Amino acid sequence: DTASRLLITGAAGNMGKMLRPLLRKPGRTLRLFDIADITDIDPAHEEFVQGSVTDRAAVTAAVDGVDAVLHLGGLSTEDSWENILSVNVDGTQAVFEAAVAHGVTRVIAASSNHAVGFWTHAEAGSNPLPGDVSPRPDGFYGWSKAAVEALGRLYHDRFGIDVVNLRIGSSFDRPPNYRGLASWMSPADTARLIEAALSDSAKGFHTVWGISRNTRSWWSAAEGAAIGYEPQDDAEVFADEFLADHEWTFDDPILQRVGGAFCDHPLGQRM
Ligand code: 15L
Repeated sequence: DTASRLLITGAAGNMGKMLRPLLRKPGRTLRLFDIADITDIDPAHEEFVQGSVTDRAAVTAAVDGVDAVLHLGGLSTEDSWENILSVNVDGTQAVFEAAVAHGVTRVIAASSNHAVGFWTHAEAGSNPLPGDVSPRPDGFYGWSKAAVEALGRLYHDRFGIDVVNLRIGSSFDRPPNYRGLASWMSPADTARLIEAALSDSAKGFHTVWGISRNTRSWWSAAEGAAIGYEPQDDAEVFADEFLADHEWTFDDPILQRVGGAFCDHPLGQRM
């Protein structure tokens, strides 16, 4: 059961763009949903529904007829309280409501390391930080991701929807900065994680870290392994480049805290 029709919300965003070619496979249609226009649809594998997660009728229509939802749609960094509530919280609740209404049994939700951004390397101690460590948001954005995770738990417990919360590190083509030597998740590993989250091993409720098998990672791989996620890439190939300007030490507040610089960014101020 790997989803013959998969809805991707926020498909025009960074992750959506990166993932579309990687999640394409025979017998699967990607239904792309975004407020922004998408003009390069491949009609053999993709369909496009334009709309906002803040428009409940549009969300309901987008969810109708899919087997699973990959919910990437939302604000991806700090923003005003009002925007965060409406897009990330109401928007996610609309997706879960629509899933219930249409009998969709699997939702994969993009959470973020910033839901737990104030946990530190020192607190993790000698063990990697568990995937389901309790919320410690580092801003309104991170708080909304903690809310997203808790909504997933609610809809799982109430309605039995299979939910996988992905506590994503830094999912980009390459690590965005030196912290990414620990937090990076490569495009290919991101696709692997999503396939694992769509598989039968991910039935139930799971919260897993979204990172590659980075040499410098200090976040647990166990929860991902439990759903069949086997990352292949390692940000270490970028180490020379990034460590030319930075020393790698967990005394550095950027490296010490899960959320890095987000922990110091003014609350509610758009990044
Ligand atoms: C996130 O949650 C953001 O969406 C992304 O832009 C990155 O900043 C990432 O976290 C990160 O922590 O690197």
